[in-house]
Amino acid sequence: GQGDLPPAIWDKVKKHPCYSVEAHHHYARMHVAVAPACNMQCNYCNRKYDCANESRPGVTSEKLTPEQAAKKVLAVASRIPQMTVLGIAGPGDPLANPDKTFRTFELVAKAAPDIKLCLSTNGLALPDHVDTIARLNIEHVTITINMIDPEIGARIYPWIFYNHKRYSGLEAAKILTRRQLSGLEMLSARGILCKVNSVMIPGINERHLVEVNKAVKSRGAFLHNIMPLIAAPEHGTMFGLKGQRAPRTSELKALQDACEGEMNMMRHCCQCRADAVGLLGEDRSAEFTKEKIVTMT
Ligand code: CLF
Ligand code: SF4
Repeated sequence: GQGDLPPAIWDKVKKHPCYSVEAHHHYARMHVAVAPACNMQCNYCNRKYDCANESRPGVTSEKLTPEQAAKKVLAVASRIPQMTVLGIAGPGDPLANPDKTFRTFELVAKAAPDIKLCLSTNGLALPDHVDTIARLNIEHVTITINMIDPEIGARIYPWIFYNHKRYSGLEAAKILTRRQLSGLEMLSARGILCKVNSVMIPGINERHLVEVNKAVKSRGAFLHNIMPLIAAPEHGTMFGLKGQRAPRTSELKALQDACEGEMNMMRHCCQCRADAVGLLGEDRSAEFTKEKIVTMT
């Protein structure tokens, strides 16, 4: 298998198109957009669109109930046999919608036990749900971590909603980084494979992401995916106003190279939408709209 991975880990990644660069040529993933709410605000996010932690700007996914989502998964599985992974990645934060997210995974696990379950989160609520994640046999979790320094965090996140209260500024960033890193440690301790996504934001966190890389590696992260900020004028509440630019391809590559010695870097991410279907880089979501899946079995 890939590199010198232990057999138990290779077994988990060999059919996951995001966790194995080899697998992404042969295996497909799908997302179901069952999680509309979010518990915080990132400066690069526009709530009209999908969560920008795992998707490109300007995309609005079709929201589904857990029952509709399970039906869609079965419809796709019978038509795309290479589909091995179901991910929930939005359009908001899956763990800000825990009932819908976990109900969907439960329904799918019952009906199609071979499909691997994958979850992507901003990490704020993660420590509260680690036991459920383990119980439901969710083998892959992605946490978006853009900083470990609250001073930098305060420039990326205007507010969070935590314990029935709104926090802002440094206080919000301190809570967020503590929750993200302890969630990562708890998952690693249970043998759940963790990927960390980071959004590279020039002038804000680009040098700092080397420190983030070390911090997540030491807490057991398996893979680090540094994604470029996609700067679109209609996107992002504060960066947009300040004319925040996206990183150049050469800057992104240099940062990925600087982190490569530390751990596995993902370089084939396609920043997919919250209802993506198919091989990475291929979008078959239009074949499986709500309207169409009603008539499929
Ligand atoms: Fe989806 Fe994410 Fe799971 Fe993959 S996507 S929840 S780990 S199954 Fe993959 Fe898409 Fe990049 Fe995400 S290419 S945006 S890394
Ligand atoms: Fe937007 Fe995702 Fe950030 Fe929530 S976590 S504010 S949905 S980018």
